[in-house]
Amino acid sequence: TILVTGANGQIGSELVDMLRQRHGLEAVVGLDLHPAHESSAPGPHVTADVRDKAALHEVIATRDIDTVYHLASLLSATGEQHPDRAWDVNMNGLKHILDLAREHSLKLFWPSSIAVFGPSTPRHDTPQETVLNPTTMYGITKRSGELLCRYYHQRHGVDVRSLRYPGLISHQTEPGGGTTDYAIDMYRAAARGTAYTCYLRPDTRLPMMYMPDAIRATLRLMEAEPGALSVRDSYNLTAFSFSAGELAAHLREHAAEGFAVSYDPDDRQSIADNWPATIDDRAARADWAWQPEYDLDAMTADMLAHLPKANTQPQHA
Ligand code: VAH
Repeated sequence: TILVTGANGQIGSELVDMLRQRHGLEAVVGLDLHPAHESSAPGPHVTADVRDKAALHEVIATRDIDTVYHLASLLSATGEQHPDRAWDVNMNGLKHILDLAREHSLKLFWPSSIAVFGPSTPRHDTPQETVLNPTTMYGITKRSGELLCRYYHQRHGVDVRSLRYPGLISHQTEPGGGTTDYAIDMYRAAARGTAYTCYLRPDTRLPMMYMPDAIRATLRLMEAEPGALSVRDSYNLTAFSFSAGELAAHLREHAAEGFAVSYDPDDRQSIADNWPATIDDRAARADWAWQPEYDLDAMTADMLAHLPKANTQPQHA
């Protein structure tokens, strides 16, 4: 049986649905701090805090868990607002899962992020092996987590695998406290036909990916032969990059001609300024045949097909 922590989150909610489609509703146990969303596919759900090791052990021991996707985490912007909780959840939650994986021979997936890169990292075609000096608490927990995962693999043989996700764009859940979430907000505003004030400068360029590609990459990595994996901290991964201004122009062309975007950078600008503009993910492409399927046009077509539209009904007097 598969356990997905952070099951209500941006990645978790879509991963649970995909895994339940593949393996059956009862084969996937969702775990989150909150009860299951009524919108997600029905199936077993546990409400628990990943900081509670006994609760995690209870689930793993009583529900015959053999694989864990440990997605529970505070993201970059929220992590800067609540750094102590970010360290506690992101690091202790991960260490509990790694210890349980060692005790119960579990196979693990754990998400890292482009947030592990910092101001001294090459910003263009950021290499797989490079200088990592994260400047956010979130980025520090993600780099520390990568090192912890590699330690448990090398020292205890735990089969834990990880991806440095770029900004992920999806229509199924509301943004959850990330810095790249401006892109989701911009799509939603363009689809609704309302103006949007962007909290990043128009020239801020970041690596991005459509959620279906991120889910497919995750499952593909988990299906790979262990011997094929040359990276056991975390794989670089990307599909494309765009700046906030380029996305606005793209949406004026594909969604709403008069789509009005203004720019009012806030403290998330300093987070984005320390992240790469483009990523070199050749290791993922070489080791387990990673290949994105969605480019920007394909993502936009699918996003707009699913997002709530402007109220096109004639307004009743
Ligand atoms: C965030 N979307 O913005 C997440 C991610 C690439 C950034 O870790 O915090």
